[in-house]
Parts: sequence; structure tokens; C-alpha cells
Amino acid sequence: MAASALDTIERDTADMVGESGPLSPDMLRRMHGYWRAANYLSVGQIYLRENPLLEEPLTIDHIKSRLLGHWGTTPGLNMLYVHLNRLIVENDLNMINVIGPGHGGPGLVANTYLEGSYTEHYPAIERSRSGMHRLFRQFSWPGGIPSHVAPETPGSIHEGGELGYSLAHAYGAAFDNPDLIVTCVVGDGEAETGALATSWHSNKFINPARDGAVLPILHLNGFKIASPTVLARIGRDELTDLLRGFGHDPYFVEGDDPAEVHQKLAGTLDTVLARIQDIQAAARSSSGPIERPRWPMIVFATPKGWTGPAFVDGLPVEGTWRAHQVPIASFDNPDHLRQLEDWMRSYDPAGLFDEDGKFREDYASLAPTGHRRMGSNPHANGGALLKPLSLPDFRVHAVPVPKAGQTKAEATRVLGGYLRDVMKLNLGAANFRLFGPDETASNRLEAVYEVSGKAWMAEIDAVDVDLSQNGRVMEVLSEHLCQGWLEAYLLTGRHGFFSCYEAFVHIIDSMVNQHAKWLKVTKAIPWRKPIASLNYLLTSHVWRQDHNGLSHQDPGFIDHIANKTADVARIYLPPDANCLLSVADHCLRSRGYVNLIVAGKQPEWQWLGIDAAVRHCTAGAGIWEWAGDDGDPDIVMACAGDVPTLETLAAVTLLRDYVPDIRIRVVNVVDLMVLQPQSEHPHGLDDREFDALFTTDKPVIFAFHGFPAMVHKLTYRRTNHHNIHVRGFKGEGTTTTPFDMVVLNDLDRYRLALDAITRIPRLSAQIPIATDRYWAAIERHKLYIAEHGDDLPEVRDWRWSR
Ligand SMILES: Cc1ncc(C[n+]2csc(CCOP(=O)(O)OP(=O)(O)O)c2C)c(N)n1
Repeated sequence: MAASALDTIERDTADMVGESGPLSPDMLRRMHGYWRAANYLSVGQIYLRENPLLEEPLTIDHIKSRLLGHWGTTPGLNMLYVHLNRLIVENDLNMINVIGPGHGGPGLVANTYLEGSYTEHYPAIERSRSGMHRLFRQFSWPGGIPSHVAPETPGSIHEGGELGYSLAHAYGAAFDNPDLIVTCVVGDGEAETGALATSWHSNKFINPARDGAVLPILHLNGFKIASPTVLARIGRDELTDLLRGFGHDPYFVEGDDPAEVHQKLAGTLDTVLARIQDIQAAARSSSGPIERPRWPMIVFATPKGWTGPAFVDGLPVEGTWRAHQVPIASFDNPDHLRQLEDWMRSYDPAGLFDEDGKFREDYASLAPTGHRRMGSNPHANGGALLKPLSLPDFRVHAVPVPKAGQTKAEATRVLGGYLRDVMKLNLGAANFRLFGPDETASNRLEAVYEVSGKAWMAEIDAVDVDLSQNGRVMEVLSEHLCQGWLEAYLLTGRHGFFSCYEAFVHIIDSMVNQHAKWLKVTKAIPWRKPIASLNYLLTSHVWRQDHNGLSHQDPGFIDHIANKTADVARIYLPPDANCLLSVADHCLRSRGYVNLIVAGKQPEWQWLGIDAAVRHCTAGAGIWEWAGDDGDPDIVMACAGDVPTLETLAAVTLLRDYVPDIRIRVVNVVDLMVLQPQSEHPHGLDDREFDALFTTDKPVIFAFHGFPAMVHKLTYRRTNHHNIHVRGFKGEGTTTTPFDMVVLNDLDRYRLALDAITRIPRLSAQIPIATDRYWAAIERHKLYIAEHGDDLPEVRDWRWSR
């Protein structure tokens, strides 16, 4: 350690003593030291592969050959962490920290290392010279850890790689956790995203009596990767108006002088904590309705890349966008090596770490202990807190089906009754919520309102129904918010269910990507305990859009989920209400999956009694003997999805009329992943089982709910794949009758029947007559709907008969 650098540190510290604020001179000195240590470790992770304590002069051999990471946001995150630690210790707080700019990963790794959480999770990363060596080396290193806050990072429920979801996650974590404070660092660039912009509204849904608190901290460091941020350039007045307009009370902490900022930040955190505690105390002692509070938040405006190199190669870096990633990016120029060494020594590593590389007790003792450390808070490892739901007997809700196809029911309304009972049984545990973008009633799940209303802390007017400050149904017209809240609710150890229009769930495609990746990675991290699955019910689906047209018609979320890894993705297409009950019960019991259920809400024929439904759903796919013929079939009529099942069975009745001696096998698929080979998906049928259903040589007409290519993709390795002919959605749609929708997409019964005749070799002579019959039926259909605006009676009033 060069004497001159030490002098500088001492001088800096001496200057600080003069600053006024809540921190005593000694506390200020120690907190500043803690911050320097976190900054040192952050820079070390980005740059060094050897010489972690700078015990020798830095040489090029000590530097990683690929410099991967983000410095710019990190010093700000580090300062916030140190200050939150003080707040936790002084007030014995239960706090977790969500980091929007997750690319500041080295800062979170550094802080969890300094507080000891990291070593407890990863014993090889000791708090010693060799541990620090490994800590540095593993960062952004093959086989090591990612550069972002990641599932591997203790204390995190939020990756932050894809920006926009921090605030929604913070609120989802706070729901039903009255003792928890979730601090949430929002990047000012991140705040430009749509998901983040809507997330400010979460404060209208958080109940200060029942829920925890969220403290948003807007990290206004002014720049993104290469440009200024909008919020940094609209003036402080406009920013204040904006944040107040969202219902927050912003407190500004601004500056570039560490001593001043330390004092201001400490004072502001004390103020906002007192404000949060006042809000909660008032709400918790109130017996009547609670007035929606204006929750405090902090705007933390400090330089990007603070304490890093001010200039590199004559260009300004600290306080600019150039600090975003690696401020000194190459070492061809020998000055750069010296500059990096000066930068790292400016933190005074020898003053911070002892000869063995251990963080000096003077500073280390500032950290909270045990579960109060943000890297060890159990809320950030939700599986550890997870309690199974108390689940009602779904059979109680079963639709009686004494005979197939003689009773109609609205599948989702039946499910609504079951979900109401799930809600009721778990009210005491307060660990189940239903999420949806204003569609719970539209999706016919409104029975849940009998036991819990829609959460709502904004004004309630006389005309409103089912709104409640204590509601557990989360409705907001933002799929982003529903998804973000639910993800975090699950990640903090609770359960939920998201119902959504099928076409619009695509809005959160990217969010579910991130969640699925998180689930995948956590399966290989032993200390991360399994969390409840993310359950989707997609309804108001492509085939039944009474009021709506093409805009509402898209079954592509199935394809999106099918692309996720096999250890995470599950897709169910229950053909009727009893199958939906069985599938939903299964999904609510499962852990660590993304479960996609697609089911209609319209009155439809019911096929299976509850026992048969459970057997069918457990198998995932099966031959419906009652619908087909024994023995060797001419044709396999396969179906997946409620409307394709209806059309298939109607096609079967037509075929029997057309070809009395036809031998048909009907196969229904509930669990789409049974189609994949077992080597690809754990639900995949083995080839023998698959062949027993679909044969090795008979034509298969497969009526599918989604895009036809999906079935081909899943089955292309099967023996009989060349015989599988799939009908599904091919992008045709409009506001029309239910049957016309299937006609437009060649999924209708007449087309399926023609397909069958065309594919059965022994019926080849009948193809011309069958084709004429098909066109005559379609012409009849088109003329009738044009005249009457409704489907043909023979279609509308069709019922199964055998
Ligand atoms: C949704 C999304 N779009 C783009 C990016 C690429 N990206 C990574 S960091 C960054 C700038 C982030 O700026 P800010 O949120 O202000 O963070 P900070 O300045 O604190 O690093 C961008 C655009 C991303 N990670 N996520």
C-alpha cells in the first residue's frame, strides 16, 4: 500500500468528520470504509484473476483476459446497501432488497460476501485471501457466476437482466408480509420501460394494515448504456410532479461528495422509515376503512461510476454513460494498468482487509447478523417458507356426467367454484391470491368474490362491486403487473393463479421467459428450495370470441411455453370441466413449474365423469373407447383442446353416417407434453405407449387447439409421424360465429371428416363424393350464417349420440 494513498484516505475521512447529519464521525468513517470495501470487491471481481489484495504491484498477468461486467450502477447500489444495513441494525428490520439494475451484480455479490451470507451459501468462497481470490476469479468466468444479480446471488428474488420488473416484484413480495420492508432500487433507464412505468400504480393495491411496505429508490445516475435517461433530463420539478402524480412522496438525496451523501442518505432513510412506520401504525390501529397513504420514496441522484476513473484516454468517464460497463476496457496502454491500480488502491484494501484477507472487524461489525442480513433473509428464498395450500376436494365441484355428451357446463365457472373454496380454505394462512387483468368475472371465476373481493386502496364509489381493501383478487389492467406481482408472490413462498385472455397473455412473454430461466437455474442450486408453480389459466380463447375478432384470436402462448426447458414447462388442454378441475388441482400442488392450462368458458358438452377425468388427466392422453370402435382402426381421430375435441367427436358422427363400416379410434390429449419423446420431456410417452395410442401405420387426423406446427414439432421423432395430419389455428379469424371460426381454419367437423376419408386408403374411391359433400356443407354454412348471423341448427344443436 503506497503511503500517499493511505494519507489520502485518512484525509478524506478527516474531512468527513466535519459533515453534519445523523451519523456520528465514527459511524461515518466506518460506513464509508464498508462502502469502499464493497467498491473494491466489485472492481476486483470485474478485473482481477490474481493478486486480490494488491499485495504486489499490479501486472497484466493479474488481469482477466475478458473484462465482463458493469461498474456504472455498482457504487450507488453499494452505498445503498451499506445504509440499508445500518437501518436494519438500528431498527431490527426485516428487509429484502430488489435491484432493478441487476447488471450491478458485483455489488450485490460483494455485499453479501462482506456480511458473511455469501460464504455461508458457498463455503469455498471463504472470508480470506484465498476466498477473495476465488470470489474475484469466478465472476463472469466460465463455470463461475453471471455478471448480474442472479438466482445464484443470495438474497435475491430478482435477476434484473431484463429491465422493468423490479418494482412489480417488490410489491409482490410485500403482499401479505406485514413485517417485511422491500427496498427496491429502480434504474432510471429501467424506469423508461412500460412494465416499470405501470408498476408505480402498485401503491393503490398495497394495504398498510395487512401488507408489508415497499420503499422505491429511484437510482438517478443520469445515464443508460449510451444516452442520458429521460427522468434525469426533465428537471427536478417535473420529476417530482410525476412521482407525486403516481401517489408517492419523493425525498431527494443528491450529490457527488461521499461525506455529504452519506449524511443525507442516512437522514433521509431515517425519515422515510419513520414515515412508513407511522403509516402502518395508523392503518393497523384503525377499525374502519383506511385512507390510501402517500408512501415515501427516495430519488438517489449520484454519479454513474462514482469513485471510478474520472477520465480515461482524455475522455470523461465518471458521471457519464462511459462508466456503464468497464471504464478501463483494454490494457494495451501501460498507463491503463497504473490507472486501474490507482483506482483500486484509492479504496485502501490494506486498511479494509487484514493480512489474511479478512474484512476488518471495525467495519464488518456494521452488518446485520443471521436472518436480518439481506443475503440471508428467508423471504428471498421463498421455498424455505413455503407451506402447501390447504386444498378442497375438487370432486365436490364435479359436473355429473352419467353419459358422455349429454350435459353442458361452463368449464371455467366450475373451476371458479373450486377456486373460491381454495381461497376460503387459505384465508387464514393468507398465502393464496388470484391475479388477472380485469377479467376474473369475464373469465367466469367470479365465485371467488363470495369469499374475497378485489384488492383496492383507491377510492370506492357506490356503483362499484366486489372491491375491498382486504381483497385477495388482484385485478389491474396490466398483464405486466399481474405477472410481476405473482412471480414475486411465488418467489417469496406463496401460491397464486393467473387467469388471462389467451391472446393477450403474450404481453408477458418475455417476463415468463425470465421466470422460467430463474426456475431452471434454481433447480441446480441446493440452497434454493422449490417454490410453488406459476399457474396460468388461459380462457376466452381463440375459438370462442363472441364479442371480439381477430385481435383476440391467438393461441401462440402454447408455442411460447413449449419452448421452455422440459424441467419447467407443462401444458394442459382439458377437454371439459371435470378434466379442468383435475388439472387445476394438480397444478396447485406442483412445485417449480410453469403450468399452462387452456380451457374455454362457454357452455360446452361434457365428456367425462370425475373418476374418468382424473384417470384421463393422470395418463395425459388416452383412447376414448366409448367414442370409437374396437380393434384395428382405419383412422385415428386425435384431439387436444375443448373445441377441437367437440369438432372431432362431431366428425366421428358424420363419418359413421358417411361410411357405416368405418373403424375409428378417438384419442384425446390433455397433457400436450406426452407427445414428446420421453428422452425430451419427463411427461413424454415411451415409444411403445405412443404407438399403442397412435398406431405405427394408420392415418391420424389431429385436431389441435393451437398452431398445427406445434404437434409436428413434438411428434416428429415418432414412428407414425409421417401419418399425422394436423389441423389447428392458421391465423384466420374475425368477429363471426363460433363454428365459422373453425371453418375459417379448416378445423371444422366437415373438414376433419373429409380429411379422414382422404387419408384412409380403402376409401380413396369416395374422395370425389366426399369432397363435394364437404363443399356443399360449407356453402350451406356460409349462406346460413350470412342470412341468420348464427350457426346452422344442425351444428348449434348437435349432440353426441352413439
Ligand atoms: C428490457 C431491457 N432492454 C434493454 C436492456 C439492455 N440494457 C442493459 S443496462 C441498460 C441501461 C440501464 O440503465 P439504468 O436502468 O439507468 O441502469 P444504470 O444506469 O444504473 O446501469 C440497458 C438499456 C436490458 N437489460 N433490458
